[in-house]
Amino acid sequence: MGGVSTEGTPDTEPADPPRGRRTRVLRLAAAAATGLAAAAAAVGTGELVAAFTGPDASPVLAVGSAAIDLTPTPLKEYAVRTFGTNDKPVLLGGIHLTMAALAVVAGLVALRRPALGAGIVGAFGAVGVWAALSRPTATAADALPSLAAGLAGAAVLHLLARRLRTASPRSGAPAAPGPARRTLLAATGGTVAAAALAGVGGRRLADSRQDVGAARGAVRLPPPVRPAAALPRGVHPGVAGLTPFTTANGDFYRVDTALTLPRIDPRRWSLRVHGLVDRPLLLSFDDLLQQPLEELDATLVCVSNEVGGTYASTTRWLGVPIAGLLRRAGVRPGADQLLGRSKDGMTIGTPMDALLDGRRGLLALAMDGEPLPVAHGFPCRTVVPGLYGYTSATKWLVDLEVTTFAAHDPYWVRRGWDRTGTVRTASRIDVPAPFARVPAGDVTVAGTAWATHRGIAAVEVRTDGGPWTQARLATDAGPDLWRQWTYEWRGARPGTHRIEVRATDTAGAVQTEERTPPFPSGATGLHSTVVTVT
Ligand SMILES: Nc1nc2c(c(=O)[nH]1)N[C@H]1C(S)=C(S)[C@@H](COP(=O)(O)O)O[C@H]1N2
Ligand SMILES: [Mo]
Repeated sequence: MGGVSTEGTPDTEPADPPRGRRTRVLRLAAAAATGLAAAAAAVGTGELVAAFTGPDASPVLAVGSAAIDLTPTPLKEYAVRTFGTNDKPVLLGGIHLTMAALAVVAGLVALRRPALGAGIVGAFGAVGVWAALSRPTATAADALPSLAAGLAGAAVLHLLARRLRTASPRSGAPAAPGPARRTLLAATGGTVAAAALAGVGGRRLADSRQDVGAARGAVRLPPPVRPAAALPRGVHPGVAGLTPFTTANGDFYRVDTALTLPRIDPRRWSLRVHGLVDRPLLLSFDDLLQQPLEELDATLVCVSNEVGGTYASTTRWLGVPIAGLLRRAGVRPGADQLLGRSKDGMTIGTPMDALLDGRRGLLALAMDGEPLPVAHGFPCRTVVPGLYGYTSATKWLVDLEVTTFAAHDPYWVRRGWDRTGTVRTASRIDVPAPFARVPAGDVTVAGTAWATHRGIAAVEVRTDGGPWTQARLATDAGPDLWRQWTYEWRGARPGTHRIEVRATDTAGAVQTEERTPPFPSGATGLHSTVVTVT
């Protein structure tokens, strides 16, 4: 804004062409800035109000969550494949950029028509209200953050645009004196600063109001009545670089649709077991702790795992057997689905057969000796061996409904995924790493294979499309767990080579070479690694 005239001196000279252009550009830049300031005010206000209504109702997060639910499956697959666990920051970044672009447009429009510009900003708020109310767990209060955001943003833009019109009228008219411009600059800057304060403060407040770290730390886990046997020696062949057999909690893969992690205080948590049962149950967290707890060593796998991918992890779970609870409740004939609902509105349907065929499904309360980490479902989730997570592993569980597939399609099934979710046989080469350079001679190849609940019977390796050769299987720790393997590649010669692996499950089914994507029932195809022997 400076440089147009000496401060305080009205700029009454007729504008010569280059200078007129400069003034116009400055005026447009100022208009864009008012739009951005208004958007900042909206977002900041939204965050602050959301600290009281619950963070998921903040306009940006609500729009983000709605976008996740509306994203067509192929695009979602693409996002998970391309950005991995960063898919959420990328989504939020995209939302912020879109908002900024629209805010600039609103600012420019407001230059001529303040009410229309304000209306555009108000419309963002309306989208936020719609998104917040479209969440499966929405209450009327969830509309408040976006409503407040839209009103604050519209009001700010209206005020700033009017000031801008007085401070810097259209060319031809005499410009306002310097103080008017300084006020505008101060008002714009002040708005942005206040918005940032409200936004950051709102997030902090929300976090502190929602902190369940202390409650999680206070959980005392009783010893299991049915402890897991110690893992046999030799489950891990001890090759450097090979995936650890048991995954540390911090390294356990994470896949979910939650933009903000649900924070549940176990003292205020309860689980309803209802639907097609003779005796519905209502269980508190303490009720669960008083049940006979069992340990289960099991590998959890995500259906979105690509061939060779890392969306599989292994841990020791501790919890209450689901089959026992179902017997207590008395499942009525005809029920074929157990529908888990989470605090964040996710629905995951497990085929009833898989829960009553003798396998050990758990209401898990702990993993690797600790209460569930918040990202993995604290305070309670389900785990069922042999099924992908999307049909078996509801995190932040709050409700179990005994029902039928005819009556209810869970979240992923509605999006076209297979309703059963049986884990496919998979194998992965961990060592050597892709594109590793290894010295000529004997090369140790090692990896991980799984066919959870069926178990791995064999792993074979071939190099450069040659004959398949048996790998050496590490000690078996049970069918619910992955199995590691090694292979001594003798006399590797210098050059580029391709190593491939395939596994056979205990039913004798050999992994197919045919490549299919994860959608709709899990990827197939063989993992291969290219290495350079030097
Ligand atoms: N509430 C909730 N539970 C969920 C999901 C989710 O998006 N929300 N994703 C499921 C999927 S697809 C998988 S693979 C597992 C992953 O569990 P993890 O993140 O603990 O590894 O959680 C399942 N449970
Ligand atoms: Mo998954």
